[in-house]
Amino acid sequence: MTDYASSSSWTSFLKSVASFSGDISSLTAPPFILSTTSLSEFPQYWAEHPDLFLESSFITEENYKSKFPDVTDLPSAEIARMLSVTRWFIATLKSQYCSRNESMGTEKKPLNPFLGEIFVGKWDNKEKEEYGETVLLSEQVSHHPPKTAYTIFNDKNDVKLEGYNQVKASFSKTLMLGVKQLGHAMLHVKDESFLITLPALHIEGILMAAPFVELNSKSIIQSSSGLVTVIEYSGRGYFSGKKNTFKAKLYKSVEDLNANGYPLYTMSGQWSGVSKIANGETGEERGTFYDAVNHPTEHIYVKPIEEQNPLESRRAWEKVAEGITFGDMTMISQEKGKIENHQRELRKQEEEEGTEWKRRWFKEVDYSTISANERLDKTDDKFIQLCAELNLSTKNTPSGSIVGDKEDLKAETSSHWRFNRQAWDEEKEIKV
Ligand code: 0T9
Repeated sequence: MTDYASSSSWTSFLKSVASFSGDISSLTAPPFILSTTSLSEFPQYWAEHPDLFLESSFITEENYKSKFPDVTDLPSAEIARMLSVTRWFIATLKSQYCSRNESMGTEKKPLNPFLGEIFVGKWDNKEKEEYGETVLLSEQVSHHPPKTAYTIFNDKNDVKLEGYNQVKASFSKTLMLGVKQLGHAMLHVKDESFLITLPALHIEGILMAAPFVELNSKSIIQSSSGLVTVIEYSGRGYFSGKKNTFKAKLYKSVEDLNANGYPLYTMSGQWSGVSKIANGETGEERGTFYDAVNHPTEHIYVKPIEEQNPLESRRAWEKVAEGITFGDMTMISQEKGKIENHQRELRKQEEEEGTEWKRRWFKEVDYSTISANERLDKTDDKFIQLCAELNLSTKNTPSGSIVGDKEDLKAETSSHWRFNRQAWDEEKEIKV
């Protein structure tokens, strides 16, 4: 047991968890478990391998065999692109779910972004001319409940990711924190689109003051080409006794998936380590799929704090972050208090004026107003089309819920956040 686990600040934190209301941000945790990074920064984890993020856009009929030299039986460029997108996705997981443990020793409680908080940056990929610049824009579009909308785009190669994060969390009696993700991500690569559902997770080790994430359940990547990958996760023990393991199956179609047919390929191993790819029918191995150890992350470039706008995350939280670094609880609560008071002022003012905080680069799309027959026949909306392939709920449900299941029946709204490119093109104040 660490000293932290037996400290009085931790035991009193654990007691406050007993009366947890569902809003994690309202829990007052001791400084040693606080992160100096806001949740608005988390979307950067999607592109810390800029090469893999862009790779599928370079795969053509002519060159697809050379992209997976060990997969000697690769039938088409389309399948190669799906393998590439799957590999990129697997590669993001270590950043998404292990990076705090690696940099700070444990998972920590992120700063809770204020409404309108933004985080922007880029990977300029200078060493590879054909990559061009990859840009990240992230914006806190809701505070109650917290929702972070984001996009990562590369104009040169016509690759764009858009999505938003929202979680629902609850503590179990054994002080495990169960977390469901409500949003989704969509990747567009030239004319192809991929819907990505986000896994549920749980936080272990809270009692010992050494929290870490384990993934549950699964993710699905549905391509507009009809190809579909299902990725199942497990923590220590279930598949192999190793932590952070997954089993992914790439199917030719949803029909094959539902009929329990053979996948084209299976990929399995540790997403934080090495995984292998095999022929889905014969089980014959086709080499390494991904090796996280050989792929160091490339961090996003963010402007120095002096050049940032007051709404930009690192500038806005600078003093709070200092307090956390010093372990100075008084400074933390004073500086947090300043941000909170300012936010309260803004909300009061808006109420008096009958206005609402203006979202900067993202807009809310209400799918409940799109009628059923408009949905498939008349729409070119990729989200509706891709959800329909898998019979996924388009409501505000935990990611991956199926039409008619418990969560779908319970959900009342269907509003999702989408990037408004024009708003960014007209942006005058914020520079990446
Ligand atoms: C989207 C990701 C998400 C955000 C984080 C649950 C969590 C907030 C949400 C889901 C990213 O793409 C992926 C990774 C980690 C997730 C976080 C892990 C975590 O612990 C926090 C929650 C809110 C806490 O801070 C709980 C407090 C705990 C660390 C100390 C008791």
